[in-house]
Amino acid sequence: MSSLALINEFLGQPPNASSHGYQIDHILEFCHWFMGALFLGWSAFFVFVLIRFRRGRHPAADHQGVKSGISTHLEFSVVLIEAVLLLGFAIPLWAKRVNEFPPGKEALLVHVVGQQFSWNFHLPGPDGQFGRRDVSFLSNSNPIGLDPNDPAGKDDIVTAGELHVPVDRPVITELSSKDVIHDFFLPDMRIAADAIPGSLIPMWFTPIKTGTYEVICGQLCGLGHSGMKGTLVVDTPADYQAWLKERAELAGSQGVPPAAAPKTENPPAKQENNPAQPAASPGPQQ
Ligand SMILES: [Cu+2]
Repeated sequence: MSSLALINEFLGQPPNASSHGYQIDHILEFCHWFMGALFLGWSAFFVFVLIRFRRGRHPAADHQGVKSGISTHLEFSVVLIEAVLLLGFAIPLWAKRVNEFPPGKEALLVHVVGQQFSWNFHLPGPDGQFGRRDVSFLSNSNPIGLDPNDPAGKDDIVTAGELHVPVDRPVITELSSKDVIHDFFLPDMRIAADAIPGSLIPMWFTPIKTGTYEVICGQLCGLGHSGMKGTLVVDTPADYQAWLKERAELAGSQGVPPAAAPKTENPPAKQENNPAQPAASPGPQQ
């Protein structure tokens, strides 16, 4: 099928870097060639009709129309091919993405929080536990609203714009948004899902090639939409551990998430009454 991938390349598709991506590519390739064939077929038919039924040859209209069954057969074949594509390939592939999440222990879970116009990433740090989040703690320096009073959050890693993940390990991203609907789109991983305010939406993929990839927003979310980019770095396991260590040390040296310290006007006891805020998140998996 690789020779057919020409059309994907021609249309600007970057090389696939995820374990399931080749399936998406095959469907895309097939659909493009199929659409190309339909375009040529219909164009040829259009030209044929223009010539065959030109006025010079048919001065008066024939109200009986076509009597041959060829067009019915052709139409039926097109519907059949489209049904096979949809029911046989597209829906099963989609169902696998949304129903068959990897086990929580095997996968790396990352919280992804979209905002106009950047991506924030939240990792649990060395203790493996995510700190509590709440909208009342949101500020410019605490972009995901990490609770400064939650010990589980002390070592959490929060990065803006850049996420590192290890190669060959499933990654589950739990998506949410602080303002409008965004779309966490990883073109090289062949995956995307919306980040919707008030919802936690899990998405997963397994990167199979190390490298630096683009993160973009796939929903028109405001004036700065086109600049809403980030970076996904797929590391070797050793590089990933080194990055984790570096980030964890950084988080540790800052003690609490930088943000939250000077919030004197909102005593913590009051914020405890707010546990059901959308930004306070349990993991998608148990
Ligand atoms: Cu956006």
